[in-house]
Amino acid sequence: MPPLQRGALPPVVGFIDMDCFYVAVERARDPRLLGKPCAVVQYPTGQRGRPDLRPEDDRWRTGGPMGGIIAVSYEARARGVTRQMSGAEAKKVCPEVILVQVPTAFGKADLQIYKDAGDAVVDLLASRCDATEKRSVDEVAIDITGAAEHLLASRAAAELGAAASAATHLADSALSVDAAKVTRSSARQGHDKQQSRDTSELADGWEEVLRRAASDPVAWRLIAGAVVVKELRQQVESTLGFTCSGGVATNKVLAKLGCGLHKPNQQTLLLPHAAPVLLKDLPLDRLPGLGGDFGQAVKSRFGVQSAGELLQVPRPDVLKQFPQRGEWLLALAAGDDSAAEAVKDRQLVKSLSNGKTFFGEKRLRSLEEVDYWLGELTGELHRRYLQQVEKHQRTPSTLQVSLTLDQKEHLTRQQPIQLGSQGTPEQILQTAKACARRAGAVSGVISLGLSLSNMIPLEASSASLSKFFGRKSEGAASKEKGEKPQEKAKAKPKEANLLGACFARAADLLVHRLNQRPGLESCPASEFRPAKGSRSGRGCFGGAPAEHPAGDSERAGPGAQVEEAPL
Ligand code: DCP
Repeated sequence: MPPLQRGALPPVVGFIDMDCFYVAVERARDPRLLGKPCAVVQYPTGQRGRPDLRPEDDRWRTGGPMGGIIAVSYEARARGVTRQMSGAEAKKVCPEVILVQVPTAFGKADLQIYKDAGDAVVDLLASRCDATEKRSVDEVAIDITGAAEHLLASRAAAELGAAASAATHLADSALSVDAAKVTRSSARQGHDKQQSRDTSELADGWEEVLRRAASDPVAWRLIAGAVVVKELRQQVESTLGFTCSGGVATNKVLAKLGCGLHKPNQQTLLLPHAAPVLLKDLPLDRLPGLGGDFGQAVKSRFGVQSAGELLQVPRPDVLKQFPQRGEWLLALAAGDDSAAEAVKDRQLVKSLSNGKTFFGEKRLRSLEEVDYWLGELTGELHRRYLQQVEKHQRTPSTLQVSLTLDQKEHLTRQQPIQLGSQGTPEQILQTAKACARRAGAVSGVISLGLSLSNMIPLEASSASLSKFFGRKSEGAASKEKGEKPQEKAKAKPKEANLLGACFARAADLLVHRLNQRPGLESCPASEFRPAKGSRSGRGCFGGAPAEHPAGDSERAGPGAQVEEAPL
């Protein structure tokens, strides 16, 4: 094994993608589903007056025409069931398929069990990784450089080589190159070549790789990384009961690409020399950031379909057509490390949001109806707020209500909120209602959103502010000293002023911070205006999008085309 040159080498990056994740979570709840063709269906919810599904309700309902499938077990995929089919369609192609309904709460799909399961995976991975970056509910990029170096220092090269080769596909093997020709939509649906492999099928190319790695420290670190990923995957399965697939490379783009080549319950190593082989015929839409409109524009501008074809376009032409993203585009198509950022360590969520759409006849026609749904949205949001407090000791300091009217007018109103560590649903609801009233007379609401943002550490929240100023609440302080509250009456105006000044200062700071966010013009607290070019004609924050880190966003539901953010 060649000597390590710490720091001079690229990082060892892994990518983990859970297998048929919502199905896996349901199987953990009900082992009767194990090994059977099954799918998770999401039905339309939120008929006012219709009770939510309770946990004890029968969740094995067959699908009506409206329900859409959002997750499919590999057994059901093999029998022709695909995502986006209705429950009824799935039953037609596979009568034995078991359909499990997404739980509902507060009048809408309740994805909390899936989010919690995804978080549990991240927590487990974090114990052995230098950085964990949650990319979606079931995908995590991990920096495993430290763990790989540790293995290289503590285990014999032969042992590592044997462990990696027994568990890992090579990205330039015939099987992998074949799998890479599948388009993004087929890959997402679960293409027909997806199946667990016998380990004997992995041998293709490993002998040569181990021979070459003898003089290549980058390759050795990645081989050790493959062993780390194998061990992490085993740990996820034995601890949480979920299988997952993995990829290993020198950057997130390649690690994710490798990860998607062989599923379920498999892993793929993408060594630097394999990148050009793999990328040559790779459909462009398989690359992160090119699955949507931008990818379409690139394809039609140059008449190309694959990454290899894009690299044949003269560089100046690409840079001329795409002056801002041309360099990145070419690096991406070449599998260059510069196309991907380093794995960012676990991001704390910047906001918690919850929303619901009301199309057609369902649109909300009165403030009373808006209030009702704000109450429903509050329930789930309050639960997630409490989790933030417990897990991260952070509390939100701003509440925002957003409404889209059927003339496509978008209104947002926000105001500070002091929830501290024990905020109640009632507090959230009252503030939300106050915001909704500030939006004026509303009718024909087709979407309603409620969010809590500007998370601050608990110490900086209101309860601690008074502590900071050396005061406790009037009653509590008096009680401790055995005084009656009225005996402190004289001090009251001074304290009220002090706390008032303190909150005013906190509000000023908040406004200052908010005004520094892109898309907002600086303006006094009492008079937020939308930034120029924002979509909103009215409202505090205009069209500035709420911040949703990848890990906190909800899937758009059945049939949704989710464009993936560049890595
Ligand atoms: N999901 C959703 N709506 C979509 C797509 C997915 O709600 N339009 C949910 C259900 C999936 C989960 O997100 O289980 C993860 O999505 P993936 O695309 O990673 O697919 P799976 O994990 O289900 O399957 P695979 O094993 O192919 O990754």
